[in-house]
Amino acid sequence: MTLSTEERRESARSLLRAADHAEPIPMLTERFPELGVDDAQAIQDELLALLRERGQRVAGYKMGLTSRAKMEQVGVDQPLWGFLTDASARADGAAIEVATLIHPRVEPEVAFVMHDALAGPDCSEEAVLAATAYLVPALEIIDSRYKDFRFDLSSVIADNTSAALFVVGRNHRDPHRPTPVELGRAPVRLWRNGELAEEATTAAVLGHPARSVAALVAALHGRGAELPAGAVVLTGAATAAVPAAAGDHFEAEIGDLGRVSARFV
Ligand code: OOG
Ligand code: MG
Repeated sequence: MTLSTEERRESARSLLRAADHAEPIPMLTERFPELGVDDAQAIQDELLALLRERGQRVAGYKMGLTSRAKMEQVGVDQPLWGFLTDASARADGAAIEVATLIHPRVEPEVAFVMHDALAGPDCSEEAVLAATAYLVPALEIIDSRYKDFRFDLSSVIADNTSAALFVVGRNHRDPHRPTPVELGRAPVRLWRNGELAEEATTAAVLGHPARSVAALVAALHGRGAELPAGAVVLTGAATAAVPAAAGDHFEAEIGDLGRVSARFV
């Protein structure tokens, strides 16, 4: 690590202030050019500690940059992960106030809800599916705390991988139906105000969304942690993210997992 404890704490506080006031800040590597991935992860941990002080708890995790479309959109070509808190969950169809966000974007994602905990360095796709309670379509609303939604790897990890809000659908699907093969090539569609905005298949997500969960389990293992039972896991957008403005209505459909929507006010 290259930053002092106080510098890491202050970085986390500045990210939280940016989110609280919906005011972007310069990316952290502008202030600390030597900021490495370890520092960034420690800042993300610090951010979680601050949210825990507010009474929030971890509801699950999100993988990000698991598809080419997303990597190309932001110019960072490495999967990453962050945490989701209970306070960031919104109901299917929820109205989201754009004034509380900086420059929100919407992503269609396959979400897994875990029945059993998973741990270890080489969790398989089969183990992921066996430990899954259900699959559900989700919208992730990302909102970089950095100006112009621009960042590098360390800055975006520190910023909890742009996590802001997430919406899961009402339709809970048995993980064994559709079969894992179907889940690996299901169409993903995202509509904005009734017009198709983005389209891909779930194969865009590391070849199969269950691989994204397996990668998360390996990443957590690297930190001496496990994926707990009951956790929600967003596996990463299959398509590029779409900017949202007041008045917009977004709806996603993922194969036969069903639909999920949100509107912005
Ligand atoms: C980083 C988070 C990416 C995804 O689904 O790929 C992400 C960003 O693009 O701001 O959540
Ligand atoms: Mg995402």
